Amino acid sequence: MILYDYFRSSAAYRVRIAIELKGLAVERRPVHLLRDGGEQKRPEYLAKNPQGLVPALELDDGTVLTQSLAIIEYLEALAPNPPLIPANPIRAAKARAVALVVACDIHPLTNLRVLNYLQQELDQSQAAIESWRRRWILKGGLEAIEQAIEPAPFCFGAEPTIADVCLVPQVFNARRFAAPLDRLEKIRAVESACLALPAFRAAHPSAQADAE
Ligand SMILES: N[C@@H](CCC(=O)N[C@@H](CS)C(=O)NCC(=O)O)C(=O)O
Repeated sequence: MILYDYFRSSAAYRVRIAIELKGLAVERRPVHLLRDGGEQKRPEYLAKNPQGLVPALELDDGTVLTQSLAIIEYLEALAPNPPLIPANPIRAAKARAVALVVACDIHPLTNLRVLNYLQQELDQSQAAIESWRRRWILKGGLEAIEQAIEPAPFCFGAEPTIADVCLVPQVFNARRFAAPLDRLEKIRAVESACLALPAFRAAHPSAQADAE
């Protein structure tokens, strides 16, 4: 399998964590999102993922899967252990809900193409864009997740789930863009527990071959 990846992509980072937790052998192929206007917009990549986004996972038969949560659900079916979706249906729904807050509510509003649109098409200042990004990361995003999780020490128990897999990359982004996390004590505790695990550390942006 080949993962089309970019070290700083938080969506790709989610998939890298799942791959590492499950101990799967996956080749990484970097797609530089900024170089030459963005390698994700090249025809050869668009032929694989018409959305022009990373991650994408190419299977050995050439099938290409897109969307990080769909890829993680595929990996879960392929390699059920360790499980990332709790067996208990209520815990499963809670873990998926945190993943969806990150992937559906925070990330789409703070993604590169949205910020580029604000800057290039709507002529917004850098200060306005940074304010926008921090606003959507925190309000109804990480602040709501802080209320929802039950760290023990991971979001919903003694093992990491899809909630942790999605939360840690979003916290990485929040730190990168100086969103204040001081009041998000539970989230910071979950992040520490996760980053103590080799799988999370191996998936970290700074540990990738294309890291800058
Ligand atoms: N919902 C998608 C989001 C993928 C996505 O937005 N990826 C970003 C990087 S984190 C990207 O490729 N951005 C390129 C661009 O905006 O041009 C997923 O979960 O996979």
